[in-house]
Amino acid sequence: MAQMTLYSMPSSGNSYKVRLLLALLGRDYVHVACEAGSPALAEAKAEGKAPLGKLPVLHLADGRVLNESDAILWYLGAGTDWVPRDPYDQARMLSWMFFEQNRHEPVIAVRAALLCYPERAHLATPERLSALLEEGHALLALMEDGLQGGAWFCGDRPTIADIALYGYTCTAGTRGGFDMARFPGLQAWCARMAALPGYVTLEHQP
Ligand SMILES: N[C@@H](CCC(=O)N[C@@H](CS)C(=O)NCC(=O)O)C(=O)O
Repeated sequence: MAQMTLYSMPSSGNSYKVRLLLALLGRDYVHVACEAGSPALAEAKAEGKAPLGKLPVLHLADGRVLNESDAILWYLGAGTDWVPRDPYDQARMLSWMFFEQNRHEPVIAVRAALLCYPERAHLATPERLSALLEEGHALLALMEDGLQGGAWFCGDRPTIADIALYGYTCTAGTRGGFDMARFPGLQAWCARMAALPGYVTLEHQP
């Protein structure tokens, strides 16, 4: 039987979100690893596998294609316990996902990329790193407050918003150089994520 195929970048938090949800759901799929700057990525783009020029991209078994990590999370999570049924709860969940894409990822992920990818090193000026550090700490503080002492970002169980936010928060300290000790609620939340049945790390390759 045909399977869905995920084109994903092993080192990328956006791609990791999708690999993580697939693992938590116990879904089978074909994985095509396309690391940044690799021939595999160039080939995937040349073959039109990434219509918007970015990964992750999910190719469904029937040939339909989905771009954008958070849209893919929505598709895979629909009808499961990872997406709340109530429209208000759904909207709250989506508001965290838009926050993640519009504000969190452009700061938390970008600082980590500047520090970790050699080809970006020339862009990592002290001024830029310092501004991103300050901005990132402010965003992480918003997340800490957003948890409101609860276990998850939207309601009493994890949703795809938790996965979207986790993609880059889990490495904010180790890769991005953010001081996670300031955010005990986020650290406890990361530990809860890592304890979910089926959880896989960023490094895990299916
Ligand atoms: N908003 C998109 C961002 C995707 C994105 O920026 N992907 C990067 C890796 S994190 C990529 O594919 N880079 C390869 C390239 O630009 O050639 C999503 O969440 O899926």
